[in-house]
Amino acid sequence: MKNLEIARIFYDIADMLDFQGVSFKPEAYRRAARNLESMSQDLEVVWKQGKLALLPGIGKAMVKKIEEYMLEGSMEYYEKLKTEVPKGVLEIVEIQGVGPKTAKLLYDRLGIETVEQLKDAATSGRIQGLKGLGPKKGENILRGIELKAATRGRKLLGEAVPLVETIVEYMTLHAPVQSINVAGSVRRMKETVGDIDILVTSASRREVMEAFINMPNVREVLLKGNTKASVILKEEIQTDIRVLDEDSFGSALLYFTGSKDHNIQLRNLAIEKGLKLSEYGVFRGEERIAGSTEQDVYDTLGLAYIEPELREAQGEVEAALDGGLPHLVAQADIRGDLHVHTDWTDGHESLRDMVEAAKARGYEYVGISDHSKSLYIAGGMKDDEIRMQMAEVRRLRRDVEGIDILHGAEVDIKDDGELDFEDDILRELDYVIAAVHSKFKMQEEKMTERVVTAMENEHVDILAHPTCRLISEREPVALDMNRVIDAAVETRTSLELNSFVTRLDLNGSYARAAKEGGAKLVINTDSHATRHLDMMKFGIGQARRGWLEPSDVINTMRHGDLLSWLQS
Ligand code: DGT
Ligand code: CA
Ligand code: CA
Repeated sequence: MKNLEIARIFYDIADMLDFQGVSFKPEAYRRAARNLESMSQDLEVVWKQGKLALLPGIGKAMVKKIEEYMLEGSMEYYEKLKTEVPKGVLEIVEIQGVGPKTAKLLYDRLGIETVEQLKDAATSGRIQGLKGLGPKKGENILRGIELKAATRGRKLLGEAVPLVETIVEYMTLHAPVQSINVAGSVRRMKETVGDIDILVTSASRREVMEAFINMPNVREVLLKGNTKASVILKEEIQTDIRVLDEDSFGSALLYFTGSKDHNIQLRNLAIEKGLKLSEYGVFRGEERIAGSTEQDVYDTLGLAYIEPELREAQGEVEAALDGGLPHLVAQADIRGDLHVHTDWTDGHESLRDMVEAAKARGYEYVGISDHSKSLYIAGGMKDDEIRMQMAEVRRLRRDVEGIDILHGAEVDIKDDGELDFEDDILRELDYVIAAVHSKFKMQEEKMTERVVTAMENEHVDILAHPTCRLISEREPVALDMNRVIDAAVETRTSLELNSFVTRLDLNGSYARAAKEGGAKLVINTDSHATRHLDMMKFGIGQARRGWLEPSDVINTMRHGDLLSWLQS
């Protein structure tokens, strides 16, 4: 879909206009970009139907630009802006702590045009004391640069997976592929991925290679051999494809799925048994004794099948030897999503639309959880508003059949651990999610106290995105996770595994620690649009990486059981 591509361009336009000091227009472009991102229809289809002008927040001038992009694949206005603004600016504004206005100020005063120059200036203290910037700006900028560098060249899992889906669909249509599978870190559902690895079997290697390097989103071909090709996609990620023999497809899939450390453990196990394991199969002497499926290979090594998400050399091989592997939670176990926003606050779609969309995904229930009053930027609800929302939920319960609606709220945790709604409101809700949305930089002890105090409130059922990190953008808050896990057990508060692509919070290793500490988790999407509901799979991926089983996760319970759990 072109939706995201054009939204990206509109965001860039907004940043560049901001940089030029233009007023109002940048916000209009950002609003349009957000709408494009969250709409569920394909923009190209809307364009072909001639209905672009009907989209909310898209004015005449923007319609023209979208049409131009659909027809020409480029946008003149955007290209022109890029010649007017220093090249590095778009990269600089991506750094946490540097908005377009700061970028402009740094350019005007210090001539900074690139991230490199920005880093120099911050390191040598030249940013300190610049008029208009806070005293700690230099430090913050350096931290932002480091954070970006730590994930440089890596993509979010949630960005890679849709690309993989497109590639698989394209290759299936345009080449005679028999089987096609993603391998590597994407298959292991790692939160960020370095590159995409695709494996296929086919009667015609040549046709596979041709189709692959001619995919519409290939920007550069790095390598084209007989069995392997590598390209860089327009989306700036490398993708490798390998064509394999059927006899060794399983062992190759195993090898290229990794992780490397898991592979090494398996290879050593093979050696102990007098066998040899490679990407070509399991061999006794010269004879191949397994290799066509992964199951075969694991069987031959005396192991139960190990799910890809577990293959991180974190005890899974030992568990597979003694029958101790977990029965991992899967999408089919999830009966509902309990973190869903609507246009009552900062969601993009109506309460009814969100409920219908959850129903369309086959859920038994959905929990509506809009923001509380203090979160102004998200349009948090005042007391009277949430009471009105309660009435709306009651109406919808009568109107919409086939799904149960739970009414909750995502309530801010104030500095002292108090909640942002009074008890009489909290009591009327089916459940309460508590969340930190401010003062992320508190010291560990204070932050832990703040969060634990909130969990001790008898109405709180869920702690949202516990570490508050945004992958490659915001560090996790300082939190004593052991204490939080203990508090979760004592107060019967479940810890959220937030599936939003930029959050994935708790991550797999914290999720595993929580499970081992006896806490319950809840896998939610934090949806702000109907299509966000599909991010559940990323949260489930992290849950599986954390060894979670259905019984560890409260939204695998039936509606009635969940209600009793929430009320007890
Ligand atoms: P990434 O792409 O950085 O997110 O991580 P991966 O795990 O996808 O790594 P990648 O793409 O370099 O290689 C894919 C898999 O191939 C990797 O998980 C394990 C396997 N592999 C690659 N190089 C080696 C190696 O030198 N030794 C072993 N045992 N396995 C390797
Ligand atoms: Ca990879
Ligand atoms: Ca690779």
